[in-house]
Amino acid sequence: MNNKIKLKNLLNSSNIEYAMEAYNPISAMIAKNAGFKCLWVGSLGVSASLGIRDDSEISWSEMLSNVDNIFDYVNMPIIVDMDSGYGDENIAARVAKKLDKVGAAGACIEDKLFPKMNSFISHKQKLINVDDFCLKIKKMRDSVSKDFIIIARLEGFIVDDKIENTLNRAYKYVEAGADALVIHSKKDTVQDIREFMNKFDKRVPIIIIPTTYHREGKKVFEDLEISLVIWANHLTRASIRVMEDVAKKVYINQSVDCVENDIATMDDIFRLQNINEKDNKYGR
Ligand code: SPV
Ligand code: MG
Repeated sequence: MNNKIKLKNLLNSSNIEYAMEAYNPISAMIAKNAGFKCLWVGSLGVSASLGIRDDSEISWSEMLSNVDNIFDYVNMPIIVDMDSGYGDENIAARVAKKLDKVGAAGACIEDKLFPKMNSFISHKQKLINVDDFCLKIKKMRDSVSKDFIIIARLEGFIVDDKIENTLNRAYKYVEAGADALVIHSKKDTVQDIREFMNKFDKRVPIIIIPTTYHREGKKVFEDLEISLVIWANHLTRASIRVMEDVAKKVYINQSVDCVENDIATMDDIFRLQNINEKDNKYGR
């Protein structure tokens, strides 16, 4: 079964499903080995790994080449974060076509103006006009293969827009060709998501990205009939925390002995690099 159909099945399954972020090949392998069946390649994680801001500074070609490198290493459904589409509808359609060709299972496009800012930066952010966004979705739909999943991301709650506008946008995005929707929120409870789910008629699968409302768990999401949960930044944040701690400790102690038990072993690296396959299978 190809990865696009696998993602479609995950989205339409009766169970709640999860996607973990991957910002490079090794984080993708780590997420896969942990048991995740789907990956999210997000603009935040990839931008952070390059040391740049998540405000459309990353180019679509950098995202594409990152996804391509990840496919050298794992073969599984990947959802690619296309930000607000890197420009107008023609650019969004071209990028979606390239992502489809490189093997991504789907792409997520958000309804903010280009250039966008990360949703958690308290900066006045603006939504794109509804018709312009629908045109992006339509052109993307027309440029990709039939099973490629197009996910439209609603940023209404992020910009404090009225729920009626967000609902209206949701229906229009589905009419334009979106297969699923992300409803995003910056609250620390599930309040926005609940309000949306109580009013939306659930004609397509709904995806959430719990970052600020991290205390809410599986039972709440199941009751709300969420299809897919994306843990969008947790491997990036984990690696930053560990690297900062280790760098500080080694600098202060002028020795690496103090961190030996806190870090991966050399064998852990070899295992992730699949070094045994080379030795065993080909006898060299
Ligand atoms: C990302 O991971 O790049 C996202 C999710 O778009 S968020 O950071 O919540 O905007
Ligand atoms: Mg993003």
